[in-house]
Amino acid sequence: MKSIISLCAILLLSNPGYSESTPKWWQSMSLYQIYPRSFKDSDGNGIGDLKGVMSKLEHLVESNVDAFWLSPIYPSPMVDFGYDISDFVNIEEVFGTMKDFETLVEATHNASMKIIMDFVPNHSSDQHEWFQKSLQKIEPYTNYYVWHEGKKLPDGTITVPNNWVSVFGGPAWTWREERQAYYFHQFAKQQPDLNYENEDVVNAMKNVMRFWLDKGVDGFRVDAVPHLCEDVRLLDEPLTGNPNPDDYGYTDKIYTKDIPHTYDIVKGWREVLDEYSDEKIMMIEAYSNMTMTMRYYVYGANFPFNFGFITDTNQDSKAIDFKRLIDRWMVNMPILKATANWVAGNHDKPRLVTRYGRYRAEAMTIITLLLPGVAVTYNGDEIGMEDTRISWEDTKDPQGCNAGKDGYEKASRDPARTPFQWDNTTSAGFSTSETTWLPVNENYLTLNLATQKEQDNSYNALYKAVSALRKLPVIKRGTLTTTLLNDDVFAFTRKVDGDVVYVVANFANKEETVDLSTLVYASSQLNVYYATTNAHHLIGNIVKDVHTVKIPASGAIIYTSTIAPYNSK
Ligand SMILES: *[C@@H]1O[C@H](CO)[C@@H](O)[C@H](O)[C@H]1NC(C)=O
Ligand SMILES: *[C@@H]1O[C@H](CO)[C@@H](O)[C@H](O)[C@H]1NC(C)=O
Ligand SMILES: *[C@@H]1O[C@H](CO)[C@@H](O)[C@H](O)[C@H]1NC(C)=O
Ligand SMILES: CC(=O)N[C@H]1CO[C@H](CO)[C@@H](O)[C@@H]1O
Ligand SMILES: [Ca+2]
Ligand SMILES: [Ca+2]
Repeated sequence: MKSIISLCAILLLSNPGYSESTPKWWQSMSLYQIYPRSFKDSDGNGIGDLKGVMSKLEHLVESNVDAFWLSPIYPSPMVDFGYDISDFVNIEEVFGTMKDFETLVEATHNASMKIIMDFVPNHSSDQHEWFQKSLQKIEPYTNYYVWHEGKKLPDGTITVPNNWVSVFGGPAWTWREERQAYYFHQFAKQQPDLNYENEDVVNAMKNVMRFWLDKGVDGFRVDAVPHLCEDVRLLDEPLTGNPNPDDYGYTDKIYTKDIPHTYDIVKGWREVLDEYSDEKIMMIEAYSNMTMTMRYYVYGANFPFNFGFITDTNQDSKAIDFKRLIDRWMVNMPILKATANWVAGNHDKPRLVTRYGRYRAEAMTIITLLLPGVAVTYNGDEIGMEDTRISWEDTKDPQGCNAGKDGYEKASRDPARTPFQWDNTTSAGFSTSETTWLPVNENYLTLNLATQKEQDNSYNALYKAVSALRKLPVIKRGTLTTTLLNDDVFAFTRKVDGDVVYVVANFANKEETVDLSTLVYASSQLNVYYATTNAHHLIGNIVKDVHTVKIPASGAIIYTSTIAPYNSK
């Protein structure tokens, strides 16, 4: 514990991101995730691409986005839709060329936004040149991956080195005749793990980062970090009691997840970023417990993603659950002035509106956009897109295909990955082709950006109004207090100097009447700045009696005393 604290102090001094009093661009950014296959197709082949992204930058600007990250766009056999990379320093043909990428970087910066790459360091594709050479023991690649000749049983047969299981199920070891050895893979067998005990690998991956930094990118979102390092003794993991040796849950991950060496690697990446500037950022994807997640702050990450809203809440969550989740993150951040973040959705989970229902999803959009720190939006959630029903024949996600015809609907991540609904023309304006890689949701005729732009009471209007508020100091750097007004109503305030913003969210399925007098300055007048679409008519109203304020079922209202109500005109 002591060593962590002293390291904290060192980083506090050495990382200008934390020590300077003027906030950095990323500390209150609105971050947007683009899933490139489904964002915008520029050439009519039914698959989104970089020129498509380029043509829609204006939408991001209008949505008050400060930075976006692109899910993987590297060459890939697409066994795991881009997370199996066969060349870390190139662009997948279907997405475009390196020139297209360079133009996109320039155009993004011209539009005063930042561009972030998805960095996938744990593994490569088995088609990567490094793996192919490792297979043949060609130096320096021989030990680029984790190889083992296997365990010899008394009867002479060779078997896997230990009981480790892959995240996608089945043994984490696969035999290769060519090398007469097993290689280790935390994910699919086409995704061999890189060997971070080998300094050459550590340096090679640092050079991958430098390659993209040289192209002008502003940072990285780093994939699957807790799986980076493994215990070198390769001992069996303790059993959990789950009887199926093919289930990931069969063993307790004491040797394959959250290993101390992983944190040193992360620190090494921070040093690479700092070679460029203290404005470059690193965001860590880690589905780990609170202690292990928070530790990334100490080792030089700008922040580890906070998935609490995705993993720990649902349609039935109560007001207290949201308050606890928010307080827990704020209290556990280990560094003074650390930056919080709130992820509302991603390409691995059902969509926001599908998870919560329409009004509660709007309330969640309001909450994530107005809490301190970084707000993360998954593309399409800013117009309230819904999951799309995908037939077995149309299923593309390997996780869905592996589950078979009877189980695919539960396992597949395709429903949240269908094309962005731009307008009511062919394929929702995503593509000129009538067939697209995943089908367009049938609701696109009514649920699309162009239609919403014409309505002042649309999901997108709400998203724009609330994200505009983020630009004010009260949201950029205001203090936070959270309160339960009753069992169903959660409120928080943001406050700086004389400005206060109050957010009141009702998690019951019926209207609630609450007393706001404990939150509000006695003499101040409260205006409705904005509200979920079921209370849209209240915008601009002045609250007459703060003791009896009505909040609509599953809705949320934003109040201010000093800031004029949102006016889209
Ligand atoms: C970026 O802005 C510069 C200066 O205005 C301009 O010359 C350049 O063409 C722009 N690049 C792109 C890709 O928009
Ligand atoms: C968190 O995870 C680490 C490493 O997996 C483990 O040692 C620790 O006991 C866990 N902490 C809690 C509170 O579960
Ligand atoms: C399609 O969208 C346009 C512009 O948003 C709108 O004017 C038009 O009425 C819509 N057409 C149909 C058939 O919904
Ligand atoms: C959210 C996310 O990006 N998840 C990815 C984590 O890493 C594995 C393996 O690279 C991918 O399959 C997931 O999609
Ligand atoms: Ca295309
Ligand atoms: Ca690993």
